Amino acid sequence: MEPIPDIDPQETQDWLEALESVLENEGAERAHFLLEKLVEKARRSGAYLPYSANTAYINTIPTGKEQRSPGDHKIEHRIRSYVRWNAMAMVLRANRDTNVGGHIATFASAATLYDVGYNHFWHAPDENHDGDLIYTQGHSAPGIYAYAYLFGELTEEQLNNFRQEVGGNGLSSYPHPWLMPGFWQFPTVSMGLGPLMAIYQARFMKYLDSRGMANAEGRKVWAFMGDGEMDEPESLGAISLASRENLDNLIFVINCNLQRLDGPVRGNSKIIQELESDFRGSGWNVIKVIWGSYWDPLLAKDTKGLLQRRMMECVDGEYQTIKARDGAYVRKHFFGKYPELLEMVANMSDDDIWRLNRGGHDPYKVYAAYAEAIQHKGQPTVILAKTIKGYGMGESGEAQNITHQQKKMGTTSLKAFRDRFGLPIPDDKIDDVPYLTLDKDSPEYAYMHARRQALGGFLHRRRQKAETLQVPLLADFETLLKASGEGHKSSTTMAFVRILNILVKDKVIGKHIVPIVADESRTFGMEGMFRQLGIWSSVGQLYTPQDAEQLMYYKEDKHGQILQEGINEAGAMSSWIAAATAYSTHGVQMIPFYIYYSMFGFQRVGDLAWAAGDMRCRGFLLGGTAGRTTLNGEGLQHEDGHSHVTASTIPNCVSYDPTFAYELVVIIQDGLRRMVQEQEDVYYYITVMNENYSHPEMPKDAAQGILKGMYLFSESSKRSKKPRVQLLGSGTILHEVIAAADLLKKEFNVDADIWSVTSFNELRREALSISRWNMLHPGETARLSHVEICLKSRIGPVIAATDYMKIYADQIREFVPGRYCVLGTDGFGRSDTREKLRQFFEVDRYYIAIAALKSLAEEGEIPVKQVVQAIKKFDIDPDRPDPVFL
Ligand SMILES: Cc1ncc(C[n+]2csc(CCOP(=O)(O)OP(=O)(O)O)c2C)c(N)n1
Ligand SMILES: [Mg+2]
Repeated sequence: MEPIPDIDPQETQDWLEALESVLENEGAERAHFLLEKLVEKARRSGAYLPYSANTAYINTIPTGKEQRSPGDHKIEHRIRSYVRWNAMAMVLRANRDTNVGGHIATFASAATLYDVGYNHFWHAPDENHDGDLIYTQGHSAPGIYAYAYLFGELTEEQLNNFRQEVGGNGLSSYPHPWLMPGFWQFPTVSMGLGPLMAIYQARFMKYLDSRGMANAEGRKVWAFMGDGEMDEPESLGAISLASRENLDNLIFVINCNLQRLDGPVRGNSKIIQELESDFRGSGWNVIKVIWGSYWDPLLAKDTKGLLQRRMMECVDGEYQTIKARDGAYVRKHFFGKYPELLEMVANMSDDDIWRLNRGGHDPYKVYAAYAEAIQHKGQPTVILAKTIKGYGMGESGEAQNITHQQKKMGTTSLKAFRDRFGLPIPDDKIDDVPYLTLDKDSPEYAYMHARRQALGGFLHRRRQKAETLQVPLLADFETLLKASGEGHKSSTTMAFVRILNILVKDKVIGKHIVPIVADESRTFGMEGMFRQLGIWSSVGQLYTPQDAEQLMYYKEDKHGQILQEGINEAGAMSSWIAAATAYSTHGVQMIPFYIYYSMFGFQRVGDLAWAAGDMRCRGFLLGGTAGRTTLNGEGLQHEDGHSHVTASTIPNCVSYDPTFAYELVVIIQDGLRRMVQEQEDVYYYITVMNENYSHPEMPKDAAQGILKGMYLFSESSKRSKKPRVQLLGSGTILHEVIAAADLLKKEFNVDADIWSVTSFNELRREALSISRWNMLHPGETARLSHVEICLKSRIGPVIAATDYMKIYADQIREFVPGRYCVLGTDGFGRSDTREKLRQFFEVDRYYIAIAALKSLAEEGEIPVKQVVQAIKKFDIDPDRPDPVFL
């Protein structure tokens, strides 16, 4: 907005004096009331007052209202300076002999923001407090290691192994619980995911608290992020949820160093002002920490508001340049714009001017902001702290566009750094970049430890196990293991809902179950659970639901168990992640089941699914309405034929595509055993479908095969001498395989053994691992994979068909003895009947039969002309275009 010219300064002064007097005599609340009244009056009188969510470009907390830190600032400064040096040293040292990279500039700008937290605010879990949760900005990891080293939690060897993890005892580049499971809690380095997950973490903490599963009292979620990171849609995407849910247990700290990778974040405007209006407009409590204490006397003198005006006029690109130069430059280009401002700083030396600091580097200002943030009620808080990227790096990178990638510093810069922070490193040692340590009897060491002791101890300790829970046995799902009967057709989704119903009623694990849905529960037949379990809401239900008269009405409840996330897969996934790691963050195992349209899972929120692996999530993802041809009417954007391929890319994601209810039961029960009872760090992805069919009784001894990925479903007579094939199928397409076997027998006199393949992904994983062992143990008896064990003594070529891309079934080719032919649904989906779609994608019974016959012909078992006849008989056009390109 353009500033409005002051056409009558005297009148302005009168109004301001009146306001001042109210502020002095009656306080800020009364002043606020009067101002609101004036605005209301003006609006009612027809004046157009454009809304602005911005305040002046000065600190939100006035100097006089700052809460004072009780800390010893000299000692804190020394500790911080050591940490700064060590953080820089570890990156420089790592890059002397290797090119592993690392970042200096990010933490250099954020050091004070972390230090004040460690010394005064962040609780580690102890008997009085269940612990704050800190989402560290990914690229500031060296600073966290440097702090831990000084504290005595990490060794010099570990620091020397920064980004060199393969030999063991290394430090990961960024926060990765997978790589440092006892240290890091939250993976944040994929920009945007940290802020998003932190919001849902704070909400889930409230959920657990209101259900009596955890104590959220006094606990905060602190999320650190860069100003450049705020360009990610995920960073800002959920901020309205945070205020809607009154998440006053959430604090964002945005390190506004004005730069990202290549240059300024908002060179032509001001990132702090932009973010202020984003957050304030979304209902957050915004605390700007722009100017450090050295500015206070100047701002106090600024009675005409000229300095404030200059502060507002100056854009970030300019602020950055200023800090890459020197005091003389600042005098000329910042203050020099107005003679009055030049006058204001006339008695200050260039060095004095250079010392005018930014808020985010001032421990007093940062303390005041944090103190206010933790006391704030009813809203989440965002702290916008202005800093300098590469602070202290001098000519090697301070406020320079190249600073983010700077991993080398020359002697001059190192000396300047040393002198600036008063570090005890002699000239002849400076080029070694030695780590600084604290004597155990030094006041700094004592101070660090005393501070942390008062706050529950060292912060970066990740809990790896929680109390074990006894999970139900297979027998507890007995009805689902029996045949449903021919007349009883149902989908695996329905079977899942029945399983979930049994689980939520279980005496031990029932209340630990967290059903999560985004958008549509009715698609999955879960509406019955609304009433039974209630949808969690922090305020309960403030209205009479439209369907109140019905048995299964839409019930929101303060103690509800279901999380209904709205049309929001990223949010639902973030809730799932919070629940799936509650064993670690809260010491209580929660068992989340998130069911969604399978198409809107891995490909929509794939990076969160990857982070979930890193974070050692334990829980179930249910890809509902799965299969390219099974969700038949929805077309190209909905029909998923590849989520299993994506799932296979996540090393600790265990995935299955079951066909029958009993398979699903076996898989879920074993998942519970592994994740909840054994506390293995894996998570499950299971596809469930909406096609109704009858479910047979579980064949004897099938459980192990179901879990390994395949088992013999039915078998032709062993004594038969007819040509024979091995047919493999998964999901709904197993039915086509069964029908194909029938066709082959009746029409072509070919026998088939049928295998239900619950997971090509699991089969491949196991087989790869075994073949690796065989490669490395050439002198020993070769081991056999499950695929080989199943198929080695079977007769005939092997044909597989699934509702997924061919690569899904193709991945076991190496381990299939003999000829292997794969059918699948490559290409874009489209709408039609299941029958037509299966014909279109060439995975129906006729194509399976053709594939079987052709394979037999190749083997010389039947004449080729029989295949030609079959193609004709089934009315298949051999020259139809390949569906993958249609
Ligand atoms: C999703 C994603 N995209 C890109 C990157 C690469 N990247 C690493 S640091 C960085 C810039 C960070 O800038 P900012 O958020 O301002 O943090 P600063 O280092 O300035 O504190 C980028 C883009 C990433 N880590 N994640
Ligand atoms: Mg930045």
